[in-house]
Amino acid sequence: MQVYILTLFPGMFSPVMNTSIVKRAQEQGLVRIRPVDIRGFAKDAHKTVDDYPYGGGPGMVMKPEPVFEAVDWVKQDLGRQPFVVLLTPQGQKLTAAVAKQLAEKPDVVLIAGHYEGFDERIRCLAHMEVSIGDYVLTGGELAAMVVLDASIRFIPGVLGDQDSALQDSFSDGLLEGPQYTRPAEYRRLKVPDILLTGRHEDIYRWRRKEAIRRTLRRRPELLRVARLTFEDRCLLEQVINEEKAGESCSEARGDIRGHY
Ligand code: 6GU
Repeated sequence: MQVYILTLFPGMFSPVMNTSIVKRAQEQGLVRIRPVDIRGFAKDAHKTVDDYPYGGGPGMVMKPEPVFEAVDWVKQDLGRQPFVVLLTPQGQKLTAAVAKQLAEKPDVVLIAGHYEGFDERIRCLAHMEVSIGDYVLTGGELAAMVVLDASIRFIPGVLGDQDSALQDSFSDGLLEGPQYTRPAEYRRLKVPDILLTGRHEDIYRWRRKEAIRRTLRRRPELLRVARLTFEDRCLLEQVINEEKAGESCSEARGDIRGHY
């Protein structure tokens, strides 16, 4: 996957590109990330990339020409048509499904706008508009990093253990259940006994059940669309009965949160 990021602040991407999993993915040749400075495509001596809004009003608006020319340059550089994504709070909400869809494209251009807005004609360049949530950022750069990070996790080989993308929250429409590592007891907080038994089938069932429980408690609306097997539905029924039987669990009562 090749990702060109059109931005006025290419330097913002260095920490993400040079750290941890994203860095390793680049070194392995699984992804190539190329920040492209939009300002480099401004024609005038002052390298102007923004201007006052027609009709008046506050703030500055990103000019169309440098962005169009930057996209032209990418197309020339590639020798084929990339999939162009515009980052904007008005776009379609980023989900695991959107991230996966982008990860399957060989060449993606992310356009990160800045200032109070961009010239409406810039929309004509994009195959898709993406938002990362209902709040406004000062620029599309942080959103581009989120989209990039969420997407590359779906490229085979990027995660050390390829199973982990499949087990993640949302991959099958459920939240991930609780996870533990050593020590088995810390400050009187115990790891559930079942995880120490080595009985793999029982552990699998317990994990699945706890993922369902967590989803029911925290994001019940996800259960309506989750891909549940017959066995999952049996586990859901058990969980619903257990939850009705009383909020036995300290997590549900909320009496641990912040008290340790
Ligand atoms: Cl993609 N851009 C900006 N500027 N703000 C946002 C966003 C994007 N998604 C949520 N807020």
